Amino acid sequence: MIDLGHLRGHRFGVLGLGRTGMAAADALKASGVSVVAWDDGLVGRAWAERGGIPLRRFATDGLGDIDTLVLSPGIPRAHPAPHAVVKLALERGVRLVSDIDLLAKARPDANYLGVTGTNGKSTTTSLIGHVLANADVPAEAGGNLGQPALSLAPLGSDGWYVLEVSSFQLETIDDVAWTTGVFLNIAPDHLDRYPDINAYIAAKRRLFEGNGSGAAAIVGIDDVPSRALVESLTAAHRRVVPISAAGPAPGGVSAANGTLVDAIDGPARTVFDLARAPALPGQHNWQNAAAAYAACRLAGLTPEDIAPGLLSFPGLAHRQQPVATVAGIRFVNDSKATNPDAAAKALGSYDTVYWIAGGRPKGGGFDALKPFLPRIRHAFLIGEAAPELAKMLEPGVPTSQCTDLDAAASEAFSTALADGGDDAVVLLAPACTSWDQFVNFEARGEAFIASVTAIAHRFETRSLGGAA
Ligand code: UMA
Repeated sequence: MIDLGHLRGHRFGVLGLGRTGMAAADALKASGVSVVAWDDGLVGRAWAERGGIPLRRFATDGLGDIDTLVLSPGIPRAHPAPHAVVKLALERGVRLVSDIDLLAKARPDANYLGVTGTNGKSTTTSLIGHVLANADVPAEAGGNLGQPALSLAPLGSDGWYVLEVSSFQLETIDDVAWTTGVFLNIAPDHLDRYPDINAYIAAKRRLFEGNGSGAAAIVGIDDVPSRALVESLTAAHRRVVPISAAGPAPGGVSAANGTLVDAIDGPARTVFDLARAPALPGQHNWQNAAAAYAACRLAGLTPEDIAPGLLSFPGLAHRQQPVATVAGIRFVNDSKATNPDAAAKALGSYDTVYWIAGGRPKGGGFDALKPFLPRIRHAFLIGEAAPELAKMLEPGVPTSQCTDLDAAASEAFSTALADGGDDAVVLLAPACTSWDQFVNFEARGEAFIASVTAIAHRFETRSLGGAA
């Protein structure tokens, strides 16, 4: 936990008591800083009551003497409408801060490495943290990845905070002097939170603005908005290290065909064959690896320092996570595929897919999935997006509307088995958030794993019974 004792004398409010708010309220209280909190949900409020954090219904009781409000990233500042308390804070001149700003102020000597983009942020952030730690560099990875900034361990001038930063977080981050910023890629996402894709991109570009304007920029060049960012940073004479998983990256790092080529500070040289890194399969992971490699090089590691970390990276749960193989049918959990672009990448990794999809759509439609429809033998649809997905899939892909994830997993298994099961993958890659059915994507992934475990058990019991 981060000590925030230098803030004593200030009066803090915390809005939202999920992961961010709980860690912020805990750190403020433990540091002896005045804090009151609110959550519109009962669970957060019950947590505060148990922990002795005073509650104040800001929207009706006012902000009192609060001078700073820690805003949880999921609470909208502006679109589709500012939260009533955000409006109140802005009217009263109460400062809105992110937990990541508080970390940066509390540990000013440490190095800050921010990772943003639409897809691959979590893997890249974890991979950088893993490679640095593996090379004995003090490093703490967290942020949108799941470990909130204020729950990380304190680091000094030799340490690196490697933080996944979402567009939601970047909207409120003002005080972080990033040493390095990684901007992986852009695809349509969160169009329920932004008026259009340009507003979403603008939030992400804040990584390199304000206090971030001294950061070295590692930027993907495989999509149009990211290339536009490279152009504008280059025009502003910023240090830019391009990365690509599709072709050469002059002056940067490329990973086309799965071979890492380093041209950061000299002639291009082949440094690593990603086929050796078991947890980094597929072109999207090659981009993540190129970015992580570049970030670690800029942090002072040599290619020889980096290679063992790439080899030993264990991968992340809920990102194309192999769950089990039952009767030759593979089950893969990609619950983190919460937008169509991420789900498209998962679909593109397998030839014969029994696809479980649906949840709460983020707006923007599902067109990114269309090129992958020939790989889908049957789709099992759940949640609020099921009708929209069914429409997109017809007439070429047979669909089943399933009552819930457990039913979808069972139906997908029976269908794959009835089809012969050859090379079949039952893939959970929902292309939607989990929030209509689960508290988060992790809970959805865990529920899928539990269903698969039950399916495996039923199948084994039946097979044994049949053999007896
Ligand atoms: N709440 C209110 N009023 C509201 C909305 C929410 O009181 O109008 C309360 C909820 O009742 C809940 C709390 O706010 O108790 C939730 O806050 P939050 O949505 O900011 O979620 P946290 O639990 O703090 O988690 C956040 C990130 N979530 C979001 O940005 C939506 C987590 O990223 C992140 O891991 C965590 O901070 C730690 O940094 C998750 C995510 O889905 C993985 N991120 C999005 C994504 O990756 O697409 C951006």
